Amino acid sequence: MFDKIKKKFSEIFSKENEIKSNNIENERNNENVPGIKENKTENKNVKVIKRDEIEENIEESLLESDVTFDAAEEITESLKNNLGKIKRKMDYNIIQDQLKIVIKDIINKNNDSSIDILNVNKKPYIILFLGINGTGKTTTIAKMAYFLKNNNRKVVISASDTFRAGAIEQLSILGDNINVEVIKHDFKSDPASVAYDTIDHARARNIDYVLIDSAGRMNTNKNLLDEMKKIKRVAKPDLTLLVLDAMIGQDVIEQANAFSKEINYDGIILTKLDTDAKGGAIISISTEIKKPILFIGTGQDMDDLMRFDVNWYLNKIFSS
Ligand SMILES: Nc1nc2c(ncn2[C@@H]2O[C@H](COP(=O)(O)OP(=O)(O)OP(=O)(O)O)[C@@H](O)[C@H]2O)c(=O)[nH]1
Ligand SMILES: [Mg+2]
Repeated sequence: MFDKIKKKFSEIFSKENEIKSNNIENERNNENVPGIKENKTENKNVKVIKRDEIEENIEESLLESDVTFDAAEEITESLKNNLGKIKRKMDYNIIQDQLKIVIKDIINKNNDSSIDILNVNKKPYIILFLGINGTGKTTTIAKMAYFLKNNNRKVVISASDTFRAGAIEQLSILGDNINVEVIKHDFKSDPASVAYDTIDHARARNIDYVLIDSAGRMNTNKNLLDEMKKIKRVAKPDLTLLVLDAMIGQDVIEQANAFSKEINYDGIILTKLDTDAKGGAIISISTEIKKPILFIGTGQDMDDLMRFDVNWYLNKIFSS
């Protein structure tokens, strides 16, 4: 996972460690810039980087790792600002620490979500999952149901993908495996009406959560888009989540923006991060799409769903 960005950062920052001086800490002076210490007396044992190399090395690494051009620019500019008054050359560790701060800020800026799925004040709490074909909606719904169930919540799933052959059966099997009820109608029946029945069912049985599956659709499928809007109108979800596949890299941004034009959604689930060899998609999404990443998918098993945590991400991309 994230091999490319991890390797690039490790190439840039590990050099310093190899020749780190024993007494460098004593020679650094604090210039009153938060978090930054300067290597004032230039120490021959410390690997330093020239200021103009920041752009070359770091920006290039970001671009090669699927970070969009705008996001890479924003990061390098913020980094330069943070490094502020510091001299022409500085040691690698300081730059690495500042880079972590900048990436964390950029991700947090768009992920300051107050949405906590386990602490909701409505019953049933209704979540609608949307996305194009194959992004992982159905699998994610099963994982989410499993997660909620393991947290002692009662869940029911609405099989509202009545469009794709095999979708209802796929969800039924997943539901059986995790022991969660799936409400279904016939193939090609009205998906909004399945959602309506599922919500009714949840109300009658005091169920905490309704998770609504939906058919995969592109922004060019007029009928399917109208159908999606109808599901939302009828089900009145408390939370609408767009499921995006990290495997397609920067194309997720176009996809998310295309959906925004058609329907309002509250947050993102980014799936298949286990197959994301580059690692920059999280930065790109955080910069370009103004919606929080709430969960991430990290595999095909039922427990491969995590709440997104920026510190987890930083640890992953900066570990060598
Ligand atoms: N490696 C990996 N595979 C995943 C992940 N999430 C889903 N998948 C796989 O992606 C494939 C498609 O998943 P589905 O859940 O059927 O996707 P969908 O969005 O419901 O697809 P449609 O119903 O056709 O629109 C399946 O083979 C899943 O096992 C993930 O986090 N990691
Ligand atoms: Mg599906």
